Amino acid sequence: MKVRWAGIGLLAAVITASPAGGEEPRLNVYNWSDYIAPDTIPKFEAETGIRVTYDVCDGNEVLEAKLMSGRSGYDVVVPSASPFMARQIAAGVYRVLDKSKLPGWRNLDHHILEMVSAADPDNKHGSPYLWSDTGIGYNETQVHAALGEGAPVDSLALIFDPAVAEKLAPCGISLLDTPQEVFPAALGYLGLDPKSRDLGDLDKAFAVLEKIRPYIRKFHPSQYINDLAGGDLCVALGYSGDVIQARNRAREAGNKVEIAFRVPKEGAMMSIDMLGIPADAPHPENALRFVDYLLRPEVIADVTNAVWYPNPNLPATALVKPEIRNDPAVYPPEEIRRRLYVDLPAPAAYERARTRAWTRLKSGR
Ligand code: N2P
Repeated sequence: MKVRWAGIGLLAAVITASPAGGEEPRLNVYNWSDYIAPDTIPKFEAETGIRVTYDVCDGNEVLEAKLMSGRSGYDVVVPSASPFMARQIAAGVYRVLDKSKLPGWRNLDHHILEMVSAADPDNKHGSPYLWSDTGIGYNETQVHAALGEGAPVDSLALIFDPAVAEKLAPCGISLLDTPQEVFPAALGYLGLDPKSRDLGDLDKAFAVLEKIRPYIRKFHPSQYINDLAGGDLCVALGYSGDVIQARNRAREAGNKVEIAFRVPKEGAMMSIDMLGIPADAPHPENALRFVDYLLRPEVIADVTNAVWYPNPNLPATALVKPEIRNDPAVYPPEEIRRRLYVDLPAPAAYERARTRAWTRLKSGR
């Protein structure tokens, strides 16, 4: 048995990791970028002697392609509950979680468990990890310079109104690189149901996107964090915590860039990201240990304190730094929560039409 030396972790490995199911003390994790605390993995390794290979991805589509083709080699992955994990569960991608190995499960917020049970009936396959909403990240100075001092910054018009987008194009607009986020936002901007599966509505959303396409500098799932922080982008459709990380990076750099995040008045998508164990995970027992480790209030509070995404662990809330716990951009108050919607799986024909439209949009054809 080969174990990375990790102080007392070595002893823990010999005593616990190896005999449990006879598994090698290894664990392969696939998570989103900027979505864990710097010491989460080292502390887990030191405590258990399990050596972690930690890979990052930036989107549900990439994860789904790996999972659906089988033998991803991962033990723990982090899909969004809906629609992604829902359809992956239907395809038999995940093991049922053995709750007897997850004493920390009791810490989870029942409202969140109930919400994700629409995607994962009876909460059998996934443990909610962190959640986010998709809104507007913007550079206060640049946006006001381009649009005027009193210009509203809480509307998706900032991105989808061509007259506004044209003015903001020189300082840079970026969109998330996924049709699953961008089309619902465009539908919401038009006052249509963001979860509409009507192909006529899809055409209307496409028409909006086509008009602003010339003003989009980038389609990217995470580059906007550094770009906003560096003053190289003035508006991004992005994930709440990522935009706040951009704000924090700018403050740390002391570069006078002020970044803010808004949940648009038209509404925003809420995503609950889940910890799942693939059916063919090579180290499922170690995966359960990792999931339970992340269910500890002090561990997940550290994650929230590092990445500014809210977690669904009730006793962890008291351990989250007050400036994060009380930041409405991180833990939105009730009147903002009412504007959040959760996406649902779409019929395959709609998905195909949306993917085709997306390819056309990006290639500019
Ligand atoms: C992490 C982004 C995760 C949020 N950088 C997506 N739900």
